[in-house]
Amino acid sequence: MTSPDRRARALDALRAQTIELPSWAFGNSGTRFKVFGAPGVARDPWEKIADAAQVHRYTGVAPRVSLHIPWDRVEDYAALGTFAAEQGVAIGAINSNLFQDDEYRLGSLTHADRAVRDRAIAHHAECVEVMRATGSTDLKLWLPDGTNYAGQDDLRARQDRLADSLQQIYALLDPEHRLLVEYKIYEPYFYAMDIPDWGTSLVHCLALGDQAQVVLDTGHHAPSTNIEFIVMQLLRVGRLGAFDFNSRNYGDDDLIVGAADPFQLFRIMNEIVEADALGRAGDGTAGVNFMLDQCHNIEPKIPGQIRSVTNVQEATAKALLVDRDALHAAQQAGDVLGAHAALTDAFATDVRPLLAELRESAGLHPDPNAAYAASGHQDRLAADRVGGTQASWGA
Ligand code: RM4
Ligand code: MN
Repeated sequence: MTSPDRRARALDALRAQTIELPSWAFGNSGTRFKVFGAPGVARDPWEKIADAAQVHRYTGVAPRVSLHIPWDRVEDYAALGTFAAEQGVAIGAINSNLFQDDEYRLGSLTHADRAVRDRAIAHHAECVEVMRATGSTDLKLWLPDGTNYAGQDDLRARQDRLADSLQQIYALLDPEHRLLVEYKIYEPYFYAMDIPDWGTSLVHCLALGDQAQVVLDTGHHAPSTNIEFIVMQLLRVGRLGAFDFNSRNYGDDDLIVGAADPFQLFRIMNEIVEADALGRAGDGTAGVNFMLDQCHNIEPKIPGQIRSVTNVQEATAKALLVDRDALHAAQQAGDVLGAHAALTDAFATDVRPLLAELRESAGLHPDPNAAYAASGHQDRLAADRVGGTQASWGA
């Protein structure tokens, strides 16, 4: 394929790309030391959705927003879905919460006490009801369960209880629903998490059935983990359901995706493009859901999300520009440096003009970050959103 052909194909693929935003990115967040507030921050799920819609308005590629239950609990979910549609976005994945009840101190879906497990399972029944009311098709489960000390509990018994709980949750799904199972190496427990890695997540998904898929949160691995290898392997077996994109320097930092290591993000997107896994199926239920899972502790939230979306777009564009014919030929010929250069040449390309062209062809401003900054919207929010309590991560 010639370079102009690759460019044209890249534009088509970028036109079809979508990125899902997390509602919690629009509330206040912080560390265990301090949560900072800022003028104009959303006070409820409606305002979080309105903020997400702004990101879509400027980028054109962020048409869904994930909810987190109970943080986004409302009386009338159908009305929330209608409101989202009026704002030009749809409700994406519904995230359950197993980490904020006193009963879950020693576990939720893995707890030794059946009554606690039943409570955690029932919470997912509530989430499935939210899905039915809002038209969401993804139920996303991050299991915070784990132990702090060797011998504290029977590791295998916890897996067995987990498998049983997951089966009961899976049984709640409608045929068009998916269960997305996330993993995390450590935190909030520090000896053994019950789903610490993609292998454990995959083992449970395989036991459950085709509607169960793995979620890869880029911040949930040991520092030197080769994440693109995991991406490749999960795609290979058809079980990569979604990403939670963010950047990390140390732990689960939840910084803006592409900020800490843009080359890693490019390598991840390169595996996606190589496997032709960029698009979602027409009905929206199949394929990889590219979600953000981030917090903007010190930077303003709407521009932080816009920057995140454009970072993902840039990495995607570079991956799409890889000369795959040259890459595959070099790989086949054992040309180590030639193959490596096929990737690094694409990574070194300035794709901002390409993305500007993409946006202009969709009637958008070529630079969403600059356009939002110039819009005055942030000042209007600060003037309008007076009184009430700002939404915050964890509440
Ligand atoms: C967790 C996990 C989940 C997200 C919550 C807010 O660490 O990454 O995906 O729903 O945070
Ligand atoms: Mn996550």
